[in-house]
Amino acid sequence: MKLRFSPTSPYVRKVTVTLIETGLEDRVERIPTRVWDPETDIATVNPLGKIPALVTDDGEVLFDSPVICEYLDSLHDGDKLFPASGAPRWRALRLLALGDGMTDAGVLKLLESRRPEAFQYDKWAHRQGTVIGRAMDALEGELERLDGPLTIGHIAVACSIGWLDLRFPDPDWRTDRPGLAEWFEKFSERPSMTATVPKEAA
Ligand SMILES: N[C@@H](CCC(=O)N[C@@H](CS)C(=O)NCC(=O)O)C(=O)O
Repeated sequence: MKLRFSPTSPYVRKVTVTLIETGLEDRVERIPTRVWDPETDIATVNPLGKIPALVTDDGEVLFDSPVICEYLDSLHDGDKLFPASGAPRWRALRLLALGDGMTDAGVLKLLESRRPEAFQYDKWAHRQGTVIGRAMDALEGELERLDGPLTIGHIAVACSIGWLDLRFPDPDWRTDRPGLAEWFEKFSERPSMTATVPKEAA
């Protein structure tokens, strides 16, 4: 399999953490891809022009990150990151959506800040910041859902917070959400997380 990736993408990190947690890391060749480079060929692989994109051994191209992660989860015999059915499945998928939603809001905020100043709309950026804050408050209010067997939801939330810390360093978020902060510190000690800390490309 071939994975189109960049070292800072939180969506890619979710896939890489999934690869490590499922023991599939060695089955994937990683191909660095700069999606914002005008010369990028990513659209020849993924018509949406985004990473991550996974080319399977059958030549199928999978995107986006939740689809890739669920595909990878189908390839191993260990404990599943996507519970098969019932309440555990919906809880995991909801947590996945919450984590990815925080990331999506952060990406919108970041892209807004990268427009020429005259085209920036502060209210829009502020709205995204509010979304992130509300999602973190929701997580603080349901810490018990962050316990239990590892699921794709935990990975999505941790990769999102890790990326938000990189792009919008603000230790203050921890003050009002001490439980979430503690959970994140602990989760970040997993080998799959320490091996994938986001770094700016050289
Ligand atoms: N929902 C997608 C989001 C992927 C995404 O937005 N990736 C960013 C990199 S972090 C990208 O490729 N952006 C390029 C673009 O939007 O044109 C997923 O979960 O994979």
